[in-house]
Amino acid sequence: MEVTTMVHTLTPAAELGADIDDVARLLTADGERIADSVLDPWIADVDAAQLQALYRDMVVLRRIDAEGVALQRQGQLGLWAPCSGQEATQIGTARGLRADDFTFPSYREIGVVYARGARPSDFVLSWRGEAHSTLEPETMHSAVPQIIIGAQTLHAVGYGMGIQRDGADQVAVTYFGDGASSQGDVNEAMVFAASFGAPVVFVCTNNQYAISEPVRVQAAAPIAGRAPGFGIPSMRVDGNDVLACLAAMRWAAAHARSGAGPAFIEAVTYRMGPHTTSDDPTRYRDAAELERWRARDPLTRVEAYLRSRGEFGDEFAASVQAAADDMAAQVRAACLGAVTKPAMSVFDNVYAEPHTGIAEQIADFSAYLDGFAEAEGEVAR
Ligand SMILES: Cc1ncc(C[n+]2csc(CCOP(=O)(O)OP(=O)(O)O)c2C)c(N)n1
Repeated sequence: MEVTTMVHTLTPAAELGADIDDVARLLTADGERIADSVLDPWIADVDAAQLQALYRDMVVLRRIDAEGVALQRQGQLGLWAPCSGQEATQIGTARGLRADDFTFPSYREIGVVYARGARPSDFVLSWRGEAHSTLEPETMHSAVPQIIIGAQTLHAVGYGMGIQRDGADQVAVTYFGDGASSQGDVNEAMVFAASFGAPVVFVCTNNQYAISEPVRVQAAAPIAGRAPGFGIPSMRVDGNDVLACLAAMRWAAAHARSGAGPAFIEAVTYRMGPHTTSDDPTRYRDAAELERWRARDPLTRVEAYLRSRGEFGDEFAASVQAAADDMAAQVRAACLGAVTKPAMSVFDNVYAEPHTGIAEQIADFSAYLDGFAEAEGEVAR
Protein backbone atom coordinates (compact mmCIF):
# COMPACT_ATOMS: atom_id res chain seq x y z
CA MET A 1 0.00 0.00 0.00
CA GLU A 2 1.27 3.39 -0.88
CA VAL A 3 1.68 5.74 2.04
CA THR A 4 1.79 9.41 1.25
CA THR A 5 3.00 11.90 3.74
CA MET A 6 2.22 15.52 3.30
CA VAL A 7 4.98 17.75 4.55
CA HIS A 8 4.33 21.38 5.21
CA THR A 9 7.33 23.60 5.47
CA LEU A 10 6.78 26.63 7.61
CA THR A 11 9.40 29.25 6.98
CA PRO A 12 10.28 31.28 10.04
CA ALA A 13 10.75 35.02 9.77
CA ALA A 14 14.23 35.70 8.46
CA GLU A 15 15.01 38.74 10.55
CA LEU A 16 13.50 38.68 14.03
CA GLY A 17 14.71 42.18 14.88
CA ALA A 18 12.78 43.61 11.96
CA ASP A 19 9.59 42.07 13.32
CA ILE A 20 9.56 44.00 16.57
CA ASP A 21 6.94 46.36 15.18
CA ASP A 22 4.85 43.53 13.83
CA VAL A 23 2.57 43.64 16.86
CA ALA A 24 -1.02 44.47 17.70
CA ARG A 25 -1.06 48.08 18.89
CA LEU A 26 -3.52 50.81 19.83
CA LEU A 27 -1.19 53.64 20.88
CA THR A 28 1.88 54.54 18.83
CA ALA A 29 5.12 55.47 20.56
CA ASP A 30 4.13 59.13 20.04
CA GLY A 31 0.83 58.61 21.80
CA GLU A 32 -1.36 58.56 18.73
CA ARG A 33 -4.45 56.34 19.01
CA ILE A 34 -4.71 54.00 16.06
CA ALA A 35 -7.49 51.59 15.19
CA ASP A 36 -7.22 47.83 15.39
CA SER A 37 -10.34 45.92 14.46
CA VAL A 38 -9.45 42.96 16.71
CA LEU A 39 -8.43 44.91 19.81
CA ASP A 40 -10.78 47.91 19.66
CA PRO A 41 -13.96 46.12 20.80
CA TRP A 42 -12.19 44.93 23.96
CA ILE A 43 -11.50 48.44 25.22
CA ALA A 44 -14.61 50.22 23.99
CA ASP A 45 -15.56 51.06 27.60
CA VAL A 46 -12.19 52.60 28.58
CA ASP A 47 -12.86 56.26 29.32
CA ALA A 48 -10.54 59.07 30.45
CA ALA A 49 -10.75 58.06 34.12
CA GLN A 50 -9.79 54.46 33.37
CA LEU A 51 -6.91 55.51 31.15
CA GLN A 52 -5.70 57.90 33.86
CA ALA A 53 -5.89 55.04 36.37
CA LEU A 54 -3.75 52.84 34.12
CA TYR A 55 -1.23 55.67 33.81
CA ARG A 56 -1.20 56.18 37.59
CA ASP A 57 -0.61 52.47 38.14
CA MET A 58 2.36 52.53 35.78
CA VAL A 59 3.92 55.59 37.44
CA VAL A 60 3.49 54.05 40.90
CA LEU A 61 5.00 50.80 39.65
CA ARG A 62 8.01 52.57 38.16
CA ARG A 63 8.47 54.29 41.50
CA ILE A 64 8.29 51.03 43.49
CA ASP A 65 10.91 49.66 41.13
CA ALA A 66 13.22 52.65 41.55
CA GLU A 67 12.83 52.38 45.33
CA GLY A 68 13.72 48.68 45.21
CA VAL A 69 16.89 49.41 43.24
CA ALA A 70 17.84 52.24 45.62
CA LEU A 71 17.28 50.07 48.70
CA GLN A 72 19.44 47.34 47.22
CA ARG A 73 22.18 49.81 46.39
CA GLN A 74 22.07 51.00 49.98
CA GLY A 75 22.57 47.45 51.22
CA GLN A 76 19.04 47.13 52.55
CA LEU A 77 17.99 44.39 50.11
CA GLY A 78 19.99 41.38 49.01
CA LEU A 79 18.80 41.61 45.41
CA TRP A 80 16.17 43.26 43.19
CA ALA A 81 14.90 42.28 39.74
CA PRO A 82 13.93 45.56 38.02
CA CYS A 83 10.86 45.84 35.80
CA SER A 84 11.35 49.36 34.43
CA GLY A 85 10.13 49.42 30.82
CA GLN A 86 7.70 46.54 31.37
CA GLU A 87 4.98 48.58 33.13
CA ALA A 88 2.44 48.43 30.31
CA THR A 89 2.71 44.66 29.97
CA GLN A 90 2.27 44.10 33.70
CA ILE A 91 -0.41 46.69 34.45
CA GLY A 92 -2.33 46.33 31.19
CA THR A 93 -2.67 42.55 31.45
CA ALA A 94 -3.26 42.42 35.21
CA ARG A 95 -5.99 45.07 35.04
CA GLY A 96 -7.74 42.93 32.45
CA LEU A 97 -8.48 40.26 35.07
CA ARG A 98 -11.23 39.66 37.58
CA ALA A 99 -10.33 39.74 41.27
CA ASP A 100 -11.12 36.04 41.58
CA ASP A 101 -8.90 34.96 38.70
CA PHE A 102 -5.59 33.59 39.91
CA THR A 103 -2.14 34.76 38.79
CA PHE A 104 1.15 32.86 38.77
CA PRO A 105 3.86 35.50 38.25
CA SER A 106 7.65 35.34 38.06
CA TYR A 107 10.06 37.36 40.21
CA ARG A 108 9.90 40.35 37.80
CA GLU A 109 6.11 40.81 37.78
CA ILE A 110 6.11 43.47 40.49
CA GLY A 111 3.27 45.27 38.72
CA VAL A 112 1.09 42.17 38.59
CA VAL A 113 1.57 41.66 42.31
CA TYR A 114 0.80 45.36 42.87
CA ALA A 115 -2.37 45.13 40.80
CA ARG A 116 -3.47 42.09 42.79
CA GLY A 117 -3.32 44.17 45.99
CA ALA A 118 0.13 43.62 47.46
CA ARG A 119 1.08 45.55 50.59
CA PRO A 120 4.29 47.67 50.62
CA SER A 121 6.08 45.05 52.72
CA ASP A 122 5.25 42.37 50.13
CA PHE A 123 7.65 43.99 47.67
CA VAL A 124 10.71 44.01 49.90
CA LEU A 125 10.75 41.58 52.80
CA SER A 126 11.65 38.47 50.86
CA TRP A 127 14.35 40.29 48.83
CA ARG A 128 15.66 41.39 52.23
CA GLY A 129 15.80 37.79 53.36
CA GLU A 130 13.30 38.34 56.16
CA ALA A 131 10.66 35.93 54.92
CA HIS A 132 10.17 33.19 52.34
CA SER A 133 7.22 35.20 51.19
CA THR A 134 4.77 37.66 52.70
CA LEU A 135 2.03 37.45 50.08
CA GLU A 136 -1.34 36.05 51.04
CA PRO A 137 -2.31 33.93 48.02
CA GLU A 138 -5.84 33.25 49.33
CA THR A 139 -6.75 36.92 49.58
CA MET A 140 -4.70 38.26 46.67
CA HIS A 141 -5.55 35.41 44.34
CA SER A 142 -1.94 35.23 43.29
CA ALA A 143 0.78 32.69 43.85
CA VAL A 144 4.11 33.75 45.30
CA PRO A 145 6.42 35.10 42.54
CA GLN A 146 8.39 32.19 41.15
CA ILE A 147 12.19 32.14 40.84
CA ILE A 148 12.50 28.72 39.20
CA ILE A 149 12.24 29.58 35.52
CA GLY A 150 8.95 28.41 34.03
CA ALA A 151 7.77 26.28 36.98
CA GLN A 152 4.77 28.54 37.55
CA THR A 153 3.31 27.64 34.16
CA LEU A 154 2.72 24.09 35.37
CA HIS A 155 1.23 25.36 38.62
CA ALA A 156 -1.18 27.52 36.63
CA VAL A 157 -2.29 24.62 34.47
CA GLY A 158 -2.87 22.50 37.57
CA TYR A 159 -4.91 25.32 39.05
CA GLY A 160 -6.80 25.75 35.78
CA MET A 161 -7.69 22.05 35.75
CA GLY A 162 -8.92 22.50 39.33
CA ILE A 163 -11.15 25.36 38.19
CA GLN A 164 -12.57 23.05 35.52
CA ARG A 165 -13.34 20.35 38.05
CA ASP A 166 -15.03 22.88 40.32
CA GLY A 167 -17.20 23.94 37.40
CA ALA A 168 -16.16 27.53 38.10
CA ASP A 169 -15.49 30.32 35.63
CA GLN A 170 -12.24 31.83 36.86
CA VAL A 171 -9.09 31.75 34.77
CA ALA A 172 -5.52 30.98 35.80
CA VAL A 173 -2.90 33.31 34.35
CA THR A 174 0.79 32.58 34.18
CA TYR A 175 3.57 35.00 33.35
CA PHE A 176 6.99 33.92 32.11
CA GLY A 177 9.84 35.32 30.04
CA ASP A 178 11.19 34.78 26.55
CA GLY A 179 14.00 32.73 28.08
CA ALA A 180 11.51 30.58 29.97
CA SER A 181 9.84 29.67 26.70
CA SER A 182 12.86 27.40 26.05
CA GLN A 183 12.17 25.43 29.23
CA GLY A 184 10.55 22.00 29.13
CA ASP A 185 8.14 23.01 31.89
CA VAL A 186 6.58 25.75 29.75
CA ASN A 187 6.12 23.45 26.79
CA GLU A 188 4.70 20.69 28.97
CA ALA A 189 2.31 23.20 30.50
CA MET A 190 1.06 24.18 27.06
CA VAL A 191 0.55 20.55 26.01
CA PHE A 192 -1.46 19.84 29.17
CA ALA A 193 -3.50 23.04 29.00
CA ALA A 194 -4.39 22.47 25.36
CA SER A 195 -5.13 18.75 25.79
CA PHE A 196 -7.43 19.33 28.75
CA GLY A 197 -8.88 22.61 27.47
CA ALA A 198 -7.89 24.23 30.76
CA PRO A 199 -8.83 27.88 31.36
CA VAL A 200 -5.27 29.22 31.37
CA VAL A 201 -3.82 32.39 29.90
CA PHE A 202 -0.11 32.20 29.10
CA VAL A 203 1.61 35.60 29.08
CA CYS A 204 5.10 35.50 27.65
CA THR A 205 6.86 38.74 28.47
CA ASN A 206 9.39 39.04 25.69
CA ASN A 207 11.75 41.62 27.16
CA GLN A 208 14.42 40.68 24.60
CA TYR A 209 16.86 39.06 27.03
CA ALA A 210 17.26 36.04 29.29
CA ILE A 211 19.95 37.55 31.49
CA SER A 212 22.56 38.19 28.75
CA GLU A 213 21.06 35.87 26.13
CA PRO A 214 19.25 37.84 23.39
CA VAL A 215 15.91 36.41 22.33
CA ARG A 216 17.09 35.84 18.74
CA VAL A 217 19.52 33.18 20.00
CA GLN A 218 16.73 30.98 21.31
CA ALA A 219 13.76 31.99 19.15
CA ALA A 220 14.22 31.88 15.39
CA ALA A 221 10.71 33.22 14.92
CA PRO A 222 8.23 35.22 17.04
CA ILE A 223 7.38 33.26 20.19
CA ALA A 224 3.62 33.79 19.74
CA GLY A 225 3.90 31.64 16.64
CA ARG A 226 4.59 28.56 18.72
CA ALA A 227 1.28 28.50 20.59
CA PRO A 228 -0.92 27.55 17.60
CA GLY A 229 1.29 24.49 17.19
CA PHE A 230 0.02 23.38 20.61
CA GLY A 231 -3.54 24.20 19.57
CA ILE A 232 -3.57 27.46 21.51
CA PRO A 233 -4.65 30.72 19.84
CA SER A 234 -2.16 33.52 20.35
CA MET A 235 -1.72 37.23 20.01
CA ARG A 236 1.53 39.16 19.64
CA VAL A 237 0.99 42.52 21.24
CA ASP A 238 2.99 45.70 21.79
CA GLY A 239 4.06 45.19 25.40
CA ASN A 240 4.74 48.91 25.81
CA ASP A 241 1.16 49.82 24.92
CA VAL A 242 -1.00 49.56 28.01
CA LEU A 243 -4.27 49.76 26.08
CA ALA A 244 -3.24 46.97 23.74
CA CYS A 245 -2.13 44.82 26.68
CA LEU A 246 -5.44 45.40 28.47
CA ALA A 247 -7.34 44.48 25.30
CA ALA A 248 -5.20 41.40 24.72
CA MET A 249 -5.83 40.10 28.23
CA ARG A 250 -9.55 40.74 28.00
CA TRP A 251 -9.58 38.77 24.74
CA ALA A 252 -7.49 35.94 26.18
CA ALA A 253 -9.37 35.75 29.49
CA ALA A 254 -12.75 35.77 27.74
CA HIS A 255 -11.56 32.95 25.49
CA ALA A 256 -10.37 30.86 28.45
CA ARG A 257 -13.44 31.69 30.55
CA SER A 258 -15.80 30.62 27.79
CA GLY A 259 -14.57 27.03 28.03
CA ALA A 260 -12.66 27.25 24.75
CA GLY A 261 -9.35 26.34 26.41
CA PRO A 262 -6.10 28.25 26.89
CA ALA A 263 -4.91 31.41 25.13
CA PHE A 264 -1.43 32.84 24.67
CA ILE A 265 -0.15 36.43 24.65
CA GLU A 266 3.37 37.43 23.66
CA ALA A 267 4.00 40.95 24.95
CA VAL A 268 6.93 42.48 23.06
CA THR A 269 8.72 44.82 25.41
CA TYR A 270 12.17 45.64 26.77
CA ARG A 271 13.86 45.38 30.16
CA MET A 272 15.42 48.85 30.56
CA GLY A 273 17.50 47.98 33.61
CA PRO A 274 19.81 45.10 34.47
CA HIS A 275 18.54 41.52 34.81
CA THR A 276 19.00 41.95 38.55
CA THR A 277 20.98 44.39 40.61
CA SER A 278 23.94 42.01 40.41
CA ASP A 279 24.05 42.18 36.59
CA ASP A 280 25.89 44.65 34.31
CA PRO A 281 23.91 44.92 31.03
CA THR A 282 26.53 47.17 29.37
CA ARG A 283 28.54 44.00 28.86
CA TYR A 284 26.02 42.51 26.45
CA ARG A 285 23.92 45.27 24.89
CA ASP A 286 24.76 48.66 23.41
CA ALA A 287 23.61 52.13 24.34
CA ALA A 288 21.94 52.73 20.96
CA GLU A 289 19.61 49.78 21.51
CA LEU A 290 18.65 51.15 24.90
CA GLU A 291 17.89 54.55 23.38
CA ARG A 292 15.72 53.00 20.66
CA TRP A 293 13.60 51.41 23.37
CA ARG A 294 13.59 54.52 25.52
CA ALA A 295 11.73 56.18 22.65
CA ARG A 296 9.00 53.55 23.09
CA ASP A 297 8.49 54.26 26.79
CA PRO A 298 5.09 52.96 27.93
CA LEU A 299 4.46 55.90 30.27
CA THR A 300 5.27 58.81 27.98
CA ARG A 301 3.02 57.53 25.21
CA VAL A 302 -0.01 57.45 27.52
CA GLU A 303 0.89 60.89 28.85
CA ALA A 304 1.10 62.22 25.27
CA TYR A 305 -2.25 60.65 24.41
CA LEU A 306 -3.93 62.06 27.53
CA ARG A 307 -2.43 65.50 26.83
CA SER A 308 -3.71 65.43 23.25
CA ARG A 309 -7.20 64.88 24.69
CA GLY A 310 -6.83 67.58 27.33
CA GLU A 311 -6.94 64.96 30.10
CA PHE A 312 -3.50 65.47 31.62
CA GLY A 313 -3.81 68.60 33.73
CA ASP A 314 -1.52 69.90 36.49
CA GLU A 315 -3.85 68.63 39.19
CA PHE A 316 -3.86 65.12 37.78
CA ALA A 317 -0.06 65.14 37.35
CA ALA A 318 0.37 66.27 40.97
CA SER A 319 -1.97 63.58 42.28
CA VAL A 320 -0.07 60.88 40.40
CA GLN A 321 3.22 62.19 41.73
CA ALA A 322 1.81 62.19 45.27
CA ALA A 323 0.56 58.60 44.91
CA ALA A 324 4.00 57.47 43.74
CA ASP A 325 5.78 59.37 46.52
CA ASP A 326 3.46 57.90 49.11
CA MET A 327 3.96 54.33 47.89
CA ALA A 328 7.74 54.77 47.76
CA ALA A 329 7.75 56.06 51.34
CA GLN A 330 5.68 53.08 52.49
CA VAL A 331 7.94 50.58 50.72
CA ARG A 332 11.02 52.21 52.27
CA ALA A 333 9.44 52.24 55.73
CA ALA A 334 8.46 48.57 55.41
CA CYS A 335 12.03 47.71 54.50
CA LEU A 336 13.84 49.81 57.08
CA GLY A 337 11.33 48.91 59.78
CA ALA A 338 11.68 45.16 59.26
CA VAL A 339 12.50 43.26 62.41
CA THR A 340 14.88 40.43 61.67
CA LYS A 341 13.52 37.16 62.95
CA PRO A 342 15.63 34.73 64.94
CA ALA A 343 17.63 32.43 62.67
CA MET A 344 15.91 29.30 64.03
CA SER A 345 12.51 30.61 62.89
CA VAL A 346 13.43 29.50 59.37
CA PHE A 347 11.91 26.15 60.34
CA ASP A 348 8.57 27.67 61.33
CA ASN A 349 5.58 27.00 59.10
CA VAL A 350 7.43 24.59 56.82
CA TYR A 351 5.57 21.46 57.91
CA ALA A 352 2.20 21.16 59.62
CA GLU A 353 3.52 18.45 61.98
CA PRO A 354 7.05 17.97 63.34
CA HIS A 355 8.94 14.90 62.12
CA THR A 356 12.32 13.30 62.67
CA GLY A 357 13.82 14.70 59.46
CA ILE A 358 13.09 18.26 60.46
CA ALA A 359 14.24 17.55 64.03
CA GLU A 360 17.62 16.51 62.64
CA GLN A 361 17.88 19.63 60.52
CA ILE A 362 16.97 21.81 63.52
CA ALA A 363 19.69 20.13 65.59
CA ASP A 364 22.28 20.54 62.81
CA PHE A 365 21.45 24.18 62.21
CA SER A 366 21.46 24.91 65.92
CA ALA A 367 24.94 23.38 66.22
CA TYR A 368 26.06 25.44 63.23
CA LEU A 369 24.85 28.64 64.90
CA ASP A 370 26.68 27.63 68.08
CA GLY A 371 29.89 27.82 66.04
CA PHE A 372 29.21 31.50 65.35
CA ALA A 373 28.37 32.08 69.01
CA GLU A 374 31.87 30.94 69.96
CA ALA A 375 33.47 33.12 67.28
CA GLU A 376 31.35 36.25 67.69
CA GLY A 377 30.04 35.93 71.19
CA GLU A 378 26.41 36.32 70.28
CA VAL A 379 23.96 35.28 67.60
CA ALA A 380 20.22 35.84 67.29
CA ARG A 381 18.50 32.50 67.91
C1 LIG B 1 15.14 26.34 36.29
C2 LIG B 1 16.06 27.53 36.33
N1 LIG B 1 17.15 27.56 35.52
C3 LIG B 1 17.96 28.63 35.54
C4 LIG B 1 17.72 29.69 36.38
C5 LIG B 1 18.66 30.88 36.41
N2 LIG B 1 17.99 32.04 35.77
C6 LIG B 1 17.48 33.03 36.52
S1 LIG B 1 16.76 34.22 35.57
C7 LIG B 1 17.16 33.42 34.14
C8 LIG B 1 16.77 34.01 32.79
C9 LIG B 1 15.28 34.15 32.61
O1 LIG B 1 14.97 34.86 31.45
P1 LIG B 1 13.49 35.11 31.01
O2 LIG B 1 12.70 33.86 31.14
O3 LIG B 1 13.55 35.75 29.67
O4 LIG B 1 12.91 36.12 32.10
P2 LIG B 1 13.40 37.59 32.50
O5 LIG B 1 14.45 37.42 33.58
O6 LIG B 1 13.94 38.24 31.28
O7 LIG B 1 12.22 38.29 33.05
C10 LIG B 1 17.84 32.24 34.42
C11 LIG B 1 18.35 31.31 33.38
C12 LIG B 1 16.59 29.60 37.23
N3 LIG B 1 16.25 30.59 38.07
N4 LIG B 1 15.77 28.53 37.17
